[in-house]
Amino acid sequence: MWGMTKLLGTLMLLVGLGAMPTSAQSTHVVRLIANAAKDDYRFEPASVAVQPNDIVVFQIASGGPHSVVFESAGLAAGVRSAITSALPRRSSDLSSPLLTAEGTDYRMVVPRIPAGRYAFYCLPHRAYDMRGQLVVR
Ligand SMILES: [Cu+2]
Repeated sequence: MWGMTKLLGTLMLLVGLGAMPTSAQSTHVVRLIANAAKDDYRFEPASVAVQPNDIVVFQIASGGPHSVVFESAGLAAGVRSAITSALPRRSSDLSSPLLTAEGTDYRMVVPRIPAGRYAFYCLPHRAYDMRGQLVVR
């Protein structure tokens, strides 16, 4: 009898999983560009619409080192730690390491955070207003 209960439980779990909304994981490429001669410092595109579990690839296109640092203002503690955990080899809370070599890809998986706009900037080029945002849907 207990075995039957367990089987039913497993079946219900599987049915439950099947009923969850499935959205394909998308990959978004953001190029990090710096060209001092042209006074050009930017994330391209500067605004990226994403869903949790999507992959964002920050690609060092030119003029490194760059970094990706999320703005902490207004972030709840849980959101702050979720973003921090999503940043591989982070140098500190909310911050990627310095990304130096051209052609380097820095990948993050968008964590499960509330819909909204999450601003980030490049620390080495902060004075040049190199910034962007994730728009989580
Ligand atoms: Cu930069």
